[in-house]
Amino acid sequence: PAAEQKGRTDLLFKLMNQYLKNDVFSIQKSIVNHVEYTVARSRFKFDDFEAYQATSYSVRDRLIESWNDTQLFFKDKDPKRIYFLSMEFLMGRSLLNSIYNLGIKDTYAEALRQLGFDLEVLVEQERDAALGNGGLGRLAACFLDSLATLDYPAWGYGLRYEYGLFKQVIKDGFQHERPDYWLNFGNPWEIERVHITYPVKFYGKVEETMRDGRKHFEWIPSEMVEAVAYDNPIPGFDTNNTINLRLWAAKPSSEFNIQSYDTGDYVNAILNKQHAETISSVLYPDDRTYQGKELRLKQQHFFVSASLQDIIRRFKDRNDNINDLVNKVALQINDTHPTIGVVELMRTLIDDEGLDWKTAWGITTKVFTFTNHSVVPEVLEKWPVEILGNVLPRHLQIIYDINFLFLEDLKKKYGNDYDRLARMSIIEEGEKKSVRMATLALVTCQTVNGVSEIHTDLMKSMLFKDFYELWPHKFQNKTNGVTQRRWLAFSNPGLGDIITKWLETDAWMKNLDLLSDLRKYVDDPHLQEEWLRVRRQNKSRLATYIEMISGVKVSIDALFDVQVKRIHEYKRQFLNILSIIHRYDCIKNISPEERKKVVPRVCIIGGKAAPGYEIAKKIIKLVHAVGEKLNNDPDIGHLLKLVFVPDYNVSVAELVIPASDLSQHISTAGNEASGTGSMKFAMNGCLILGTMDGANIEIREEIGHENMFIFGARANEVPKLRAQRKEFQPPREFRRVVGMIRNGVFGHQEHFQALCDTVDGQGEDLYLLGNDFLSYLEAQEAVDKAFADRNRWAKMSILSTAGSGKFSSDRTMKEYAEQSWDIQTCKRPL
Ligand code: GL4
Repeated sequence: PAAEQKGRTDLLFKLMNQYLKNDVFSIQKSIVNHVEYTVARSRFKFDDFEAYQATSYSVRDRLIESWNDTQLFFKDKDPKRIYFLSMEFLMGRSLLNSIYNLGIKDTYAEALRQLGFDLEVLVEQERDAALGNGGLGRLAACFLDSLATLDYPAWGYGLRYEYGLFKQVIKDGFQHERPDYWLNFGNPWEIERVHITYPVKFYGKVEETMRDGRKHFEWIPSEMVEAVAYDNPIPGFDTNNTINLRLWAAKPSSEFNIQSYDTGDYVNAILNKQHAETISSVLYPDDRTYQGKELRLKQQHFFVSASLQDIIRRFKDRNDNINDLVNKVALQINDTHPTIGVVELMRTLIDDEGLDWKTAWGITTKVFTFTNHSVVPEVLEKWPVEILGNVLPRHLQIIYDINFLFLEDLKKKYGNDYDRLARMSIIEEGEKKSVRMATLALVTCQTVNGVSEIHTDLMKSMLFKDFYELWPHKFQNKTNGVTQRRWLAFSNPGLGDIITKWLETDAWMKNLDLLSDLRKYVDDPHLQEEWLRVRRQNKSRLATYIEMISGVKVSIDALFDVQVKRIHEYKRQFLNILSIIHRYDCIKNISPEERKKVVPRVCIIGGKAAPGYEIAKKIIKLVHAVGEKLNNDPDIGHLLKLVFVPDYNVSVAELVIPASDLSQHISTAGNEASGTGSMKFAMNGCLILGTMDGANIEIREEIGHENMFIFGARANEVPKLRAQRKEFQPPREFRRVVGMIRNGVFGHQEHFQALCDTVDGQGEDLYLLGNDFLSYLEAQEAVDKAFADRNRWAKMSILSTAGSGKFSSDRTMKEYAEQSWDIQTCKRPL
């Protein structure tokens, strides 16, 4: 019977596949072939880097196979697809992640071992793909991993920056920025698609004509740039699906402006074209500060325009009626950066497809959904009308039309409430008119979501209050998540094995809620022992690294207290340093007897400051200055160390997170939209010291308040406290430690005055460091007490992991799929 026959064929395929996967010899053959024919080295002599390259190319072969089959399958089934548009994808390294996800890690390790190479060493040869600044970009990368793993028909779209986020180099304690030319040694993880290119237009003018009795607008650009596709396969875990991240690179357009070649100045005609490539050359390194730079607007339009052309072409391959777009395509815009795409789609539908406004509007407002990632209004993107109108003249017209119709509707509802109309208008009036991109997104998108419960609440009650009143149904919450594959299973395999052993299954890798079963064994001394042992091994690895980068020897018996993230005033690294100084001061002033009772700590701080952010750079210098002083003070010894981890990135995070005992997420309440670092730490059994901000609040709900260290003002108290800043007298302890910096105890007296001014100047301290200081010190004491009790700490640590199930990006992606995108899974059979 046919069914039986099919069953047999399926089984055969499965066995064959397993055989191929587990065939060490085939892998070696493939690697060695790549050494010879791709890397062009002798197969008898190649070094670690060349072995890394060849290994990657051999993995890439498998990825391409899986990619091709998945895309064919998608094409055949033609399901509704989700396209995730983002200016940033912070992918990190690919080798280890790929072979784990493909289920061939052990075989590769063995194949390499027999060839005389160590997989762990080769993995370190890879440069991070740092096409993002921090949380926002890393979130997009986690989402792709989950979308692939959950078999959603998804693609990511972004920019192929030639220079990723700058490398941070520290000299004399000061941050210096170095370009991250990550493509220098080739990138085995991408596939250049020389034939997939689209023209993207800029500048010029709009001509108005009559066509079929209707006004028609034609945009005549004066610059045209070609977008070339680079595909980055994203394999799912434990599935045959491999999805795609398509990144666009800018190349000079070959057709445009042909006549300029014929002017006789052939060489200059070519040189003039060179600047096209600058569009995709560099990632802007300032997260969340709006700058209004023309090149950034060009980047935004460049990547969304190319993406939309690509998406519509793919749609048309299978569909004749453009109205069906709403049933086949969902477009997610990651923060406001891709919002110009909304206007580009309107323009395409009206000017190119010939639809009337109403039909185009009906489609556009159904396909887009929008995620906001910030809490404070100051960071919302705005484009000066002048710049936008110059770069994208037709788009500005359309924006004005959208706004006109929107305001007409508002007037019907609110009459002449001009204050409200002005607040809600897409155009901000004033000396310099500008386009509010978040407002444009709110008006045009089907849904808008925040990234944690508190953030969504603040969006509804403060940031977008008027819009929530108008369209409550548009607002949703989607608490962020991270992929437990990269952030727990692969980067902390020791702990992963313990979890699998005690749960008697590794199904948690696809269903993180299962972690809660660890609670059953939390008091079991065997589990506690194993747990602590692995954590010590991880700490030992980190200690070696710390000694290598800083020369500072640290004891793994000490509490590893970590704060790693972008340097920002609102994230309050300065508060952390002040408490370290306080601790130092206390240790100095107690008797040798009392010193014996002190819980030893290694404080680790890492993160990059935006190149133009002076105060953040001073914070980095202060970490070094304080570290210098106390690391060399014989009175202090191993009781307190402070080290700065330079060039914090995804790979460094993978080393640091599994080795941390305590991690700090101490933003002034109401400032961190979510924070995702905290989720990674908690998952790895690291305890959290934090404020009631962002995701901390939900982590506390899951893990239990007794297993976290919470302090500081609550978000609802912050506005009042800020208003009373002038009358506020910071506590004595606070004034003392700030005074120590001012008085030059850590040197560089002049340099630090401006930093101190931000917290103790009249009416300063916007982030309420003085206000939260005592409560922070109390929480720190509670940390010491808990750490001194080994069993209690082990228990808290296990319970942190056990309570992390909610924070898988798999959960987040399912929520988006169901509540925003309305898409189904599309799983490729073997
Ligand atoms: C951010 C938020 O600041 C951060 O809290 C959040 O976790 C992240 C992802 O949603 O988005 N917004 C910007 S801008 N950068 C971020 O990291």
